[in-house]
Amino acid sequence: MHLTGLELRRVRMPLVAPFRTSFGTEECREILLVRAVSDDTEGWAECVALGDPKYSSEYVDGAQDVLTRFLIPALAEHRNLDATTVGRVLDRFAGHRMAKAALETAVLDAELRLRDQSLSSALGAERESVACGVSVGIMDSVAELLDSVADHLEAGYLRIKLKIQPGWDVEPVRAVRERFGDALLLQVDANTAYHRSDVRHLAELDRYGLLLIEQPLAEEDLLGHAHLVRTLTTPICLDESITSARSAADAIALKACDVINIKPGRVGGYLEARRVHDVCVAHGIPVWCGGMLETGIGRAANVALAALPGFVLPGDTSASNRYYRNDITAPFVLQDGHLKVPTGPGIGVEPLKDALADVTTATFWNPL
Ligand code: NPQ
Ligand code: MG
Repeated sequence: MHLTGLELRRVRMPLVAPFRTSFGTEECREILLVRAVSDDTEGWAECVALGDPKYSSEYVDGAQDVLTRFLIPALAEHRNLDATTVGRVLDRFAGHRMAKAALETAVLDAELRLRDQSLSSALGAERESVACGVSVGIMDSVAELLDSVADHLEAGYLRIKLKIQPGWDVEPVRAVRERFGDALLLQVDANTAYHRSDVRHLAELDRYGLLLIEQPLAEEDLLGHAHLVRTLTTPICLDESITSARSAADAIALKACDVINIKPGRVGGYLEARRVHDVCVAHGIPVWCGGMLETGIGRAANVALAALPGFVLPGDTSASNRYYRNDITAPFVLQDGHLKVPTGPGIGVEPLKDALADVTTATFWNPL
């Protein structure tokens, strides 16, 4: 495929409600979209980097900068581009996996549209719909949390994930269990908010029958997580720590996790995400698909990935209206707790012209 250029587009999307995690509160999602343009088609992707380097070292202005100055120019010397070639060319640069993922995915979408193949079939997906969970932020009170969980269960979500941090952990978990019962699929996500000295405190969560505790310790602390795996009965899940198929294989070999959350942006793209999935399946490690408050562009691709056979737990693949009143694609709507996997070519969705224009704050054209 001959690419004529890549458009970078900045989009600002107000959230339906503030989203609070152990690293802060967001009311607006600052997003970078990539559009790969060839003579015959175009492909779209969403960069999942957040506004600040808190979830990971990447941030949206940095992603835009590295794409503009290094990653996109490196593609210019290649006449015939496909996603696999893009991945190989970008390998020369260290880190910046979210930026690389967006570039590779935009090319992959264009390539699949030319081949008239869906992303789900290209990845080897086997399901027509995926089971959905929802991530519930930290609140000002337990009463407010219980109302929020009740609303999400009413909407049909099959699994609840509570964001936790020191001072907001055992009590909200206890209250949600008491109110909604033992059958509720319930898990928690600390986004690295605890330390090795908190092990005994975290063990208090063992009595609540959680599906898992996600990323309690620092990104680099595999040994600390291995200690938690040995000490707690609740399964330990890694998110931030897993940045590639190799790091997944290492974490599994070190017995640092029981479960892995796969986010394509975090591991450098959908092709690497598929390899993380394959490593986990080979080792009997259950996986589920994470989320980064994506618009319909990123959501569509995540739903395709979540349809692979190793994704045996409900993902953070929530409906569009969990985060946005007006999505930039046709909205993903929950049906019996599931989202339908797009079947059209590529990611199977495209931006709605007017909705996209309404939220675009800047566009940059990079000819190849
Ligand atoms: C996680 N996502 O699993 C992430 C973290 C995350 C759905 O819980 C604004 C503010 C955007 C905080 C995107 C979920 C965010 C955010 C993702 C946190 O760790
Ligand atoms: Mg997480």
